[in-house]
Amino acid sequence: MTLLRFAIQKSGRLTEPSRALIAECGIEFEPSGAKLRSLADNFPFELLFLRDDDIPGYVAEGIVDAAIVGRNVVAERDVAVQVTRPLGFGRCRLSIAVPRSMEYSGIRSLMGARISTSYPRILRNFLERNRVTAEINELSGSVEIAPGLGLADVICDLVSSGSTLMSNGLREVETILESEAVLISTPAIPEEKRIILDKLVFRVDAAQRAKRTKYITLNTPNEAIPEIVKLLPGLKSPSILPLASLGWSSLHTVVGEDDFWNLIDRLRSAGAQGILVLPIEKVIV
Ligand code: PRT
Ligand code: ZN
Repeated sequence: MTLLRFAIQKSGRLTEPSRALIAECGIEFEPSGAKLRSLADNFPFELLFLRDDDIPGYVAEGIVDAAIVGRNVVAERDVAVQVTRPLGFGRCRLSIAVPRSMEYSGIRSLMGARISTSYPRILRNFLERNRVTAEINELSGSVEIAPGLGLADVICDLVSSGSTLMSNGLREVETILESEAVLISTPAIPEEKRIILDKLVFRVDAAQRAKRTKYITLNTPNEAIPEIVKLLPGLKSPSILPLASLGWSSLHTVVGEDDFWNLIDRLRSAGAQGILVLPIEKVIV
């Protein structure tokens, strides 16, 4: 039987959200211990657990068919993989940070600096694009302590909340790359595997859409319906049912979560009452 061989990070920041996404896609495994690979019970799917840095190479060579990894790792490895979907978790940025006391007046200030990073390729490209010559010092971790140790003047590292930079007396000055977890696949995927991958991507899309949307029901006086309907772009248009109390209706629809509270305020001002907001498990369009 053809299986889709899929990799996720073995242990790290992307492990749990990657597992959660696979579970949301309805793919189940026998409960297992600390195995390095698992076979799914209900989908032609084999899951491998790898160091994130190794994932793009395996996918490019077709040893693994598809995987979840940070866009930052894909960019640094610079191998031929297809980025099939952004996944919305593991968000961070690769940035240049300087000691708080350093004067910084733009990229030119990096001329001749010693820059520590775990992302030498991305950094080198960035410096070349900006015609800055600097010395790149590659470190595999704990980059943020390099300036304090006198190892570097400046660093280029991943940032999410910024608290690591702050507690090391550093200040973010340039963002080189915006990153998040992405679903990648091997460019020359065999047809039988492509069919399984397409099914997986279809499920990922449904799960992702569900996260962005809510099911909303509310009661409204009939005369307010036109205004409320204008505020609610549903999948098609809202369902409206008469309530037992004369002159009132109940309205049901699906809304995107962006700017959600603003929408609720506007619905209330338009006359909506008894607003219920429910999570959606999947959205199939
Ligand atoms: O063992 P393996 O090689 O698989 O794991 P790893 O140690 O290389 O990776 P891991 O688990 O640390 O991160 C996996 C992926 O998570 C990264 O490749 C990014 O795509 C993503 N990610 C998201 C992050 C962060 N946010 C992040 N904040 N990866 C690392 N960090 C680190 C950063 O390097 C810095 O040390 O967190 C610190 C900064 O965090 P803030 O919140 O203080 O700014
Ligand atoms: Zn790594």
